[in-house]
Amino acid sequence: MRWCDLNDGLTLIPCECIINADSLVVEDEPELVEHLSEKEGAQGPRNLENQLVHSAAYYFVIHRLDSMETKIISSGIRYSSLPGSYIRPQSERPKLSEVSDCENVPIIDLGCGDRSLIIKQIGDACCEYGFFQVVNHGVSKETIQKILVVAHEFFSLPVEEKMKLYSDDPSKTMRLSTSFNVKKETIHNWRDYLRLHCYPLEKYVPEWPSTPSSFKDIVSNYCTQVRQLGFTLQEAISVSLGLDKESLKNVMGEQGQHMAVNYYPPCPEPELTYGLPAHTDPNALTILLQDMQVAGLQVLKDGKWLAIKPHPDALVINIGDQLQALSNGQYKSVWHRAIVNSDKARLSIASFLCPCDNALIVAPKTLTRDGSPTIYRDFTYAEYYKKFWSRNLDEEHCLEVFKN
Ligand SMILES: O=C(O)CCC(=O)C(=O)O
Repeated sequence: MRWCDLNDGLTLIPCECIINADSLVVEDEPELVEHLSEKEGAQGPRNLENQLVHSAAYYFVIHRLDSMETKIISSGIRYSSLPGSYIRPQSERPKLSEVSDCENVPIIDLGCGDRSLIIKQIGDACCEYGFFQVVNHGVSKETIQKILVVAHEFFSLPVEEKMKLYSDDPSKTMRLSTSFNVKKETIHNWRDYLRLHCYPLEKYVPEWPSTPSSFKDIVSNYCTQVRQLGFTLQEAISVSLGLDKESLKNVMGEQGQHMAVNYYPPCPEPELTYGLPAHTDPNALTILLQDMQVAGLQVLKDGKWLAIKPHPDALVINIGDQLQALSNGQYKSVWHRAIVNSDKARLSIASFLCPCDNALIVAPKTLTRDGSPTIYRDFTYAEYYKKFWSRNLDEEHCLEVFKN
């Protein structure tokens, strides 16, 4: 077996066989001991007890590998088998062979010039699918290319650089994390993510990563354009429900904006796990930029999972839980999931528009005037969001808890 150093000498992995991270015991690996001795000079490692190696860098890596449960997986290490804590029971696996391609994904051309057609298409897509794609959406190609490049650069940084931003506390407004909610969940997901609050920019940009150096500028620019797109869509959604165009925006107040930059490393056994299991989004509207080269998003339609092939010019729009509640259940907050693959890393960038904390989520009167009862009790967005993060991602729909 041969050992090599990656990431500026930080990561020790065998080149030919891949470490089973849960079971690496330094003493049992004579070649590793020898390699470390060469690296560390004539004396060799001083202390191999409890997998401690005297170089802090090596200690960090070995320690990190042993505590996979709580640390990031975007390390450049390729695993030959999936660590046990990521393996779903048989009944919960993605059953990839049963998933078909979504042939008629609604693709709506926002630049077509026919406003009533756009509104009709959006209304139909929200009722039938709870998701659609948009082209000619106003977010420039250049901005999109730049954010994809800088996001890849971020996740290619050395592990120790990224770990400076690590947190498993969902209340943090900027954090690099892994899986979904590592403190609550029992089975993990094959994903790392950078979570950012993005509005108001002047409040949050200072805490964003400063490496790569262009990160803040590129991401701020993307956020501004995406926010504008989100408002345009919310106006169209309002009109499609028969409301004034400002109606939904008015209920939601000064909306927050969050971003998840998702990174799914190649996964040794994709059929046993998820990048993200089935979930709906707790916010109002999600604008998703998918990796153009690598597919992974699937949506649930009529009880079947459908794969959404990336469209080179499109952004994916998901209706979130708040729009389902505000439309009194007419529009669906779509169930979706991200699957992983064994060949290539996949990246996606989700922008979430969220009602302000004290927005009272209650369906407008015009939507219940015909006698249809309100499906959900009134709640504030803060109450909903707290409930969402106190649960596991793969439990029942969080809105169920708020039903009348
Ligand atoms: O990666 C994807 O395609 C989906 C991401 C997603 O669902 C999320 O960030 O909530």
